[in-house]
Amino acid sequence: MKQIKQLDIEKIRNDFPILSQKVNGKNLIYLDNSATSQKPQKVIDAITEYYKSYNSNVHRAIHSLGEKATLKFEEAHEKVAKFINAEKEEIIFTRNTTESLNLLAYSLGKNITSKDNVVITEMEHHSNIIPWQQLCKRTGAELRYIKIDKEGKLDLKNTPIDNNTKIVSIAHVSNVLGTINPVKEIANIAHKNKALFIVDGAQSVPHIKVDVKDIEVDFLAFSGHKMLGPTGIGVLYGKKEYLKKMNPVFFGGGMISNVTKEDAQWADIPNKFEAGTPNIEGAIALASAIEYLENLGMDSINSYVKDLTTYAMKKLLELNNITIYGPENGDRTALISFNLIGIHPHDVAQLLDKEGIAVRAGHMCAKPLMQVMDTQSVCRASFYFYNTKQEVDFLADSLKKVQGVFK
Ligand code: C6P
Repeated sequence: MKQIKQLDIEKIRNDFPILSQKVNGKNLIYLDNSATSQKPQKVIDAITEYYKSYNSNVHRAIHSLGEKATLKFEEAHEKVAKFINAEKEEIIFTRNTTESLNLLAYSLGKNITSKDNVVITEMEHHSNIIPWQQLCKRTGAELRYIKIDKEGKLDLKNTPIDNNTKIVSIAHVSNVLGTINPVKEIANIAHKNKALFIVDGAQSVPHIKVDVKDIEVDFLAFSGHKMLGPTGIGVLYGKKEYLKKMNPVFFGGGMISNVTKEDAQWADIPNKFEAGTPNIEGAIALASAIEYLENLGMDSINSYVKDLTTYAMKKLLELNNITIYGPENGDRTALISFNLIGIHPHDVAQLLDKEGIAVRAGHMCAKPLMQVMDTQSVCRASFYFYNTKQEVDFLADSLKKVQGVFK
């Protein structure tokens, strides 16, 4: 059996300058990692080093600074590719998951007709709903949903995928339920029906070793900022056989092989999809974030965060008058959404903030799912490998205190 390296959390926490500060006079307990993760010094240094020593545009300059920036930017494509077991030319840098999914909806939309359908699930983030809704409005295609069961898992016995399904796009991990969806199984159903299979990896890639070949995905979208990288840098992976055939959706500098007064031809992938000056320091810092994650080991991160989530689940279940959403245990990770019965989640979050605890409250950009769950909003505690059981204990104690205030 493979040995998983134990993480030295105290040592790790020292790498994150923000974690040692006080908020409202209390030690910061950052439990909003699904919204965005904190950044280690190594990533912050990668950004400052770029601006201090080789700030320059890429793919244009002959001078030394430009050459170094270009080399580092190219290396960043390679680093991301290796991280998910893809090839360098299959990695397109975007701003975030949202932009990656929109790019797909525009580019793939060209081949969709009113006879076709697109399948998503009831647990999607707005970023994996609205681009497809808009595509269906443009083309007359039908948008279908895979339903979720009472536990917060997908009902795969009754999927609406059929021979007219052209695209299946699903979240790997739900940002509300924490459910880890069986992507390989869904890939199989999609491919049997000759549909393209897209995975929204925003909440999985930071936590789970994602191998695009293993999960047989055609496209994968994720964001740098949820995995220690800066905001404004995201990734779209696509199988090269598809990317080569697809049309770009943004036009301008950097994405052409030739331009005349009348027409233009496109550069090879991935440049064809990366029009304009890219987020150079973002890509370089994302590569640095990946180095940091790899150094800890994705298996170690996954195992630690899963254990911590199980522990948090046990602590929260000990509270009275709490509703917890999603599977109780097993196929879930990294986050727990809940409501204290009779107390608005915004009030809960505000009182927790007074204790130095950062959680998210609201609809989590998943309003259709809120409807299915029969609620308007929830509170969500989300974890990363620098969180501790002591922090979870403090969260549980603070929630009891909140209940006391509202008695
Ligand atoms: N969810 C959350 O607090 P962007 O904003 O493009 O980096 O990521 C969008 C996105 C797409 N899919 C899933 C499953 C997500 O969770 C998110 C971002 C954050 O839950 C911000 S709303």
